[in-house]
Amino acid sequence: MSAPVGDIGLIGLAVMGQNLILNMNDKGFTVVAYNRTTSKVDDFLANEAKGTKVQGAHSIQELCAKLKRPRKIILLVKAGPAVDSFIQQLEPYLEKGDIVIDGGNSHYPDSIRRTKELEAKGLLFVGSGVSGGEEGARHGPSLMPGGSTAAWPAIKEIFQKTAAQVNGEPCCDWVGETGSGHYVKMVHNGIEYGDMQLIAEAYDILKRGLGISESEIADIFTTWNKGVLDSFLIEITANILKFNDDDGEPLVTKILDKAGQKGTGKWTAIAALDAGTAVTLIGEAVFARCLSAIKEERVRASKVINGPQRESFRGDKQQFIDDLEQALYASKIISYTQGFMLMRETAKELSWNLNYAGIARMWRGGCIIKSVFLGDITSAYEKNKDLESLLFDDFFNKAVHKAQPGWRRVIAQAVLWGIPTPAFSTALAFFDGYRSEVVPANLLQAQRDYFGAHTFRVMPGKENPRLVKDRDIHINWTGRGGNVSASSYSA
Ligand code: NBP
Repeated sequence: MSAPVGDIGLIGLAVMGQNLILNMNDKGFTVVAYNRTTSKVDDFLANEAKGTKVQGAHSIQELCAKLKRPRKIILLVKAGPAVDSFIQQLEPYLEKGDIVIDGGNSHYPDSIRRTKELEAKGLLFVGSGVSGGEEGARHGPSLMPGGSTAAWPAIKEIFQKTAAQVNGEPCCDWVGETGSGHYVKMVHNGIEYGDMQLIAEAYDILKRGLGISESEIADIFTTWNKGVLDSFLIEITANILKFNDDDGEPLVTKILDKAGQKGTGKWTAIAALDAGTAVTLIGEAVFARCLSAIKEERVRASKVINGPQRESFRGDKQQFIDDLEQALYASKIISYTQGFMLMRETAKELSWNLNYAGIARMWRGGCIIKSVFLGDITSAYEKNKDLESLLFDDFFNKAVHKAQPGWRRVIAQAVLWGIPTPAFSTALAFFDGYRSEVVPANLLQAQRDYFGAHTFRVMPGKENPRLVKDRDIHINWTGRGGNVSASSYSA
């Protein structure tokens, strides 16, 4: 048999796989392509891959035989059992040190499990987030690989050359251990939900509050895209708002207001609840989609529930639009602050050594949330890799202080108008809670102890013989209950 020629193998010739193969081919790598339905291999070689260096394989055995050692095989198939099935089929043909990479949208616990299972067999596993859809895969995605650390030197060149480049830097770096690549991709998707919801709320305020037309709102977004909000999502929003149907009406006004979701936003919100981290903005973004989905019920409600009489805006319109830009910016800072808090908490729990500056750098290009703003986050973590919160970084601390007055004015006005701003409002509520030395959880603890003997701790400086420091205290509030307290644990 001739010497193996393949730098990397790729299984899964659907939209992502085909485009990633062509991208890697452009970067000088020889890719061996395989697909469950093998006729797609022939179709691909005869059409899209015609004239390239791409090789085909018609069996797993042939695929493995064509790859240089250590073998690197990337799976771009439907997440779930298909990934496990391919791993099982590959195993007999792999040798110690070979690397299986899952580039699909797998849930991170699966990647944690797969890393352990393959490492136990002397193989290496990488779970890599791949973002940017078809366009990204073809011309440069954001790649977020994590898993068996020993795999990184072997795949680094291929990954970093294939990824999007921003200012000569690849949007790909090693994320960390086991399932961290897919975890970070999940948080990326959650943040994407948040960014989209914030933009939708700004649109709603401009449209229903200020009564501005879609084409004028498009101009506002175009202006914003030259400032601190410069990002892919703001850019495409301006394009969407300018897009008219054949009758000249903005197409967006004809789209049913029921948002779909595929689950990664929900996964992030669930992960946040599991970690006990207040990732409120992504949570609200997911719930806003849920509320949008009950269109028929909302229509019925709109007939019987009245809001305030919406008065036309009498203030300085341009000032309000500037305030809205700042409200969007500040809320976005909060959302990313929460996203990084979540990653930090999970990293602590799972003993991952996450590369936070690298994560922000990976998101700067090639993906849906790409923005100039992510360059500022990269700088913040480059300055201090142990940064506790983005709000402690000078740049973001100043930015959020500057934005604060306008942010509050916008939310106050929206509340008076009766226009819902779940994401803007939750961001501000988080901000006000986060900066509060004292929150009313003292009362919650008192209530818990009153009705369930759940105990409480004494506030520093308020100790006395009954209220002893660092002790779980139960008070007989009514004189009727006993003195036995419930066992204390946190759910
Ligand atoms: P799909 O998610 O549509 O998957 C198609 C591929 O999965 C085909 O190769 C198909 O083989 C294979 N497959 C299926 Br479906 N069920 C299988 C099974 N039971 N056993 C073996 N193979 C099976 O492709 P995609 O849209 O290119 O996405 C690939 C991965 O990348 C997914 O995990 C997706 O979530 C993720 N992703 C997609 C995007 C995007 O924008 N589309 C972006 C980022 C990540 P067949 O040809 O024989 O049916």
